[in-house]
Amino acid sequence: MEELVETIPPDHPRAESLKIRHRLTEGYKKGLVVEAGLIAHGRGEAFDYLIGEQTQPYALKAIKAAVAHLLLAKYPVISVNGNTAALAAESLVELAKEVKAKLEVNLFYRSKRREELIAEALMKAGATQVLGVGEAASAKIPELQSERRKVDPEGIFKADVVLVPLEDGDRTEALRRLGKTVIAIDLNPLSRTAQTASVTIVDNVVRALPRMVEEARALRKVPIDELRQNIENYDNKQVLSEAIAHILERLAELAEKGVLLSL
Ligand code: PTJ
Repeated sequence: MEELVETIPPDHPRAESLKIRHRLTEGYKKGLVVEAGLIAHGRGEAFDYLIGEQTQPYALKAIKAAVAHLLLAKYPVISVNGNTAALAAESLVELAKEVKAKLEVNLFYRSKRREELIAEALMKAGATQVLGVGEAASAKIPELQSERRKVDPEGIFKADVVLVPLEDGDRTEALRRLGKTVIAIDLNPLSRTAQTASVTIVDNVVRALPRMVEEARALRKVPIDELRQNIENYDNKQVLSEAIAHILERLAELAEKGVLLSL
């Protein structure tokens, strides 16, 4: 992997994006990421292209509300799948520490080997405890058929706030039905996850998670009432509309110019 990454010229206009791909393909070779995860990343990349590959104001608004939820939660849990572990293990661990959340492995394509590899990656990144591995995932989310239904009784099952970076829609809906606050990070503002989460951060996990860590450090110093106010004033429907409008406006501007020089 190192040798391949070194072949990317530093001034290549898409160097950053290519490096992220390498993190994912390396994760795939190690067994953390599944084939479908590579395809899911491609879909994410396409939306990131449309967004402009930068964290936009609507995402910053969602990040603030998401962190306020995590800080005010009684029992916050961060759900980790293959892609996020490969792309952002360090940020996941840092965020868990800052907001005092548990980390739980939760997979659509669950296997013992993948559970262990992902837990290992998190431990290597500094985690001291990882839930949802092996027999520990003994509870079930009702009305959910996929492997994602298997959760830890000491983790997602008990959580009041769950962060689900890079998700598939069914579980978000099922968790909402259980009365939990669901925070999603999804580059596609049209996905079922994005549309059904309580707070949707329309951004790349590689940018959003480090921002969340920074925000957690800042918001920890803020009075509780202010955090509550932040949550009360937050409107996810509005944020999703702003994300879609941003893509539309950006495309309209580029179409007017006739060339895609600003990409
Ligand atoms: O590791 P597993 O077994 O849990 O499987 C994970 C995958 C990703 C295969 C599974 O969750 C899946 O199939 O997901 P979907 O339904 O393809 O949804 C993935 C969503 O994440 C899509 O809406 C993508 O646009 C979005 N996405 C992809 N890469 C990123 C992303 N969002 C934020 N940051 C990314 N880097």
